[in-house]
Amino acid sequence: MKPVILIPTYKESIAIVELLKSLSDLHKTRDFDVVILDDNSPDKTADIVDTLQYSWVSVLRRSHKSGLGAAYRAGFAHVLPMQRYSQVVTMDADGSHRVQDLPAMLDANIAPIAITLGTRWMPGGSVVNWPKSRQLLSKSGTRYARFALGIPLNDLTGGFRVYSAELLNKLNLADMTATGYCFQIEMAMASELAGAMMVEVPITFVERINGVSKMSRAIVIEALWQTTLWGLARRLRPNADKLHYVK
Ligand SMILES: Nc1nc2c(ncn2[C@@H]2O[C@H](COP(=O)(O)OP(=O)(O)OP(=O)(O)O)[C@@H](O)[C@H]2O)c(=O)[nH]1
Ligand SMILES: [Mg+2]
Repeated sequence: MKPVILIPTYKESIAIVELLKSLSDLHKTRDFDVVILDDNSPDKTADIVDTLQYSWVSVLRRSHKSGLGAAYRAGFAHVLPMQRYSQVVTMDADGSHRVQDLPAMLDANIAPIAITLGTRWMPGGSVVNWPKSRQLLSKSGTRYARFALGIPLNDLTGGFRVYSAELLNKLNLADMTATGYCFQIEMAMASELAGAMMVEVPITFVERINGVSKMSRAIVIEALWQTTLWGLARRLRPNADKLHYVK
């Protein structure tokens, strides 16, 4: 049993090469696999990954761009039935999530049912080269989700995480629908409902150097709207909420 790292990509042909190079250094001392979740990127991200011929990297090719949440759910459905992995890591392709922060996150994920969150907004955590406006958006997003959902964590929208396979196997992943950032919020909420041990590890988040952001106004609106609905549902029908997310 070893970890598997899922990396969603859409038009990340330059950044993914850099990231896999850094991961190959870590691979010399730790065993893990990587699965790239590519939505038919027109810049041939998937083909470029294949040409690198790392034996521990594979590509799950999807037909069209359908959002981060859908890509991750397809990734979970792909790796969990293999029963080969102890932990599933989620990580951006654009270099914002540093490979050097990963060992501490994996080592903190010790309980059978556990989630480790790479957290920017806690002592020891930081962001590099992010404009004040993005910092404000990220901090207020987490603050709002904390308030609406009552989850006492410091970075609910961040995407650098480690889930134990046992936790993911307890969740009704196929019933989840969130697309953008709110996929991360929904997964944190479902993990809490499943009784997961939740550990935050400080990370340094670095603004991407290559490629372009897929962040959009629609993604922010979806997160606000969904979080409000989930918050109301939690207050009005707490047990129904748990039944929806946990098997
Ligand atoms: N497969 C797939 N990957 C996606 C999709 N949207 C975003 N991604 C990937 O998800 C990761 C995060 O997306 P980014 O565009 O970096 O968004 P972000 O990190 O939230 O925002 P920035 O800070 O602006 O970079 C990157 O690896 C993207 O390539 C999508 O629709 N499909
Ligand atoms: Mg990014």
